[in-house]
Amino acid sequence: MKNILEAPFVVELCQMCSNMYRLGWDERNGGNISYLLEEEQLKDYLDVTRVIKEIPTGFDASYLIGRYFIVTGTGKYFKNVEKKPEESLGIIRIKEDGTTAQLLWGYSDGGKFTSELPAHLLTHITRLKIDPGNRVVTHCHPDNIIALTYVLPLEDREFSRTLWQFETECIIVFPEGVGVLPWMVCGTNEIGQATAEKMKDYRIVIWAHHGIYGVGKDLDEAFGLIETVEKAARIYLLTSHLKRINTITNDNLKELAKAFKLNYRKEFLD
Ligand code: 2HA
Ligand code: ZN
Repeated sequence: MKNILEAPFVVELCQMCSNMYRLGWDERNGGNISYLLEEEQLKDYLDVTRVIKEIPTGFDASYLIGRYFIVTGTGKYFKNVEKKPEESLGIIRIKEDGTTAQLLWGYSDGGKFTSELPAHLLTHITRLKIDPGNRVVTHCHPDNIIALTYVLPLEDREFSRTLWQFETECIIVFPEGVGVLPWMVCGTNEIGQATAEKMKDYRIVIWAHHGIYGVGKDLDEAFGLIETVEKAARIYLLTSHLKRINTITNDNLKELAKAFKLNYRKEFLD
């Protein structure tokens, strides 16, 4: 067996957690990531027939039976993932009952997966049906996005249009817009279901007064979505107390859409 700590998916995930921590998006135990892995990627590093323990998830993820995920652990600090990967991360497989996670590696201090597992796995289910190449779900707490949820109406249209307007690349990066959820109790199946429902229409879902979810085919893609939203939110907030004399107009956005052949959400600009 090769050393799993050198597996590309572990190294990359560790580096991503450190990066996001340094950006200030994952204070204390804030944030969580799940990354769908193929058995093929794992078999050189892990005996997948050896189950360390079984952990009930409390929700039905039958669509994912037999699938493998590497997932950040509950209570773990992104700051420390790179230093303590085996405590901070775990590799799980969804058992045939659809409601049990089989731990194959990690959570070595007796821990378990993130409290936000419902939002992660239910989002994986939604996104895999739309895009079979989706692999990553990322959640974090970027300052400016959270700040924006205190000053803008919590509506998909309002958020999407505002973000598009505050950085030219936004409509190119997320032409479908962003979904916004009202404040809800985190860590529950309800917020998980609501997030997955929004993920039918968007790859980015903002949780009011809490944070954001982004998805993608790899860690970079999910990160890039969040990074772009966070930047536009920052520019909005940098200018919101100043007299605004210029803007990107709806017509400008439509010109961009034409130039880049974007399948953007038309009703957000009408
Ligand atoms: O795991 O971010 O939403 C800590 C969180 C919960
Ligand atoms: Zn959170």
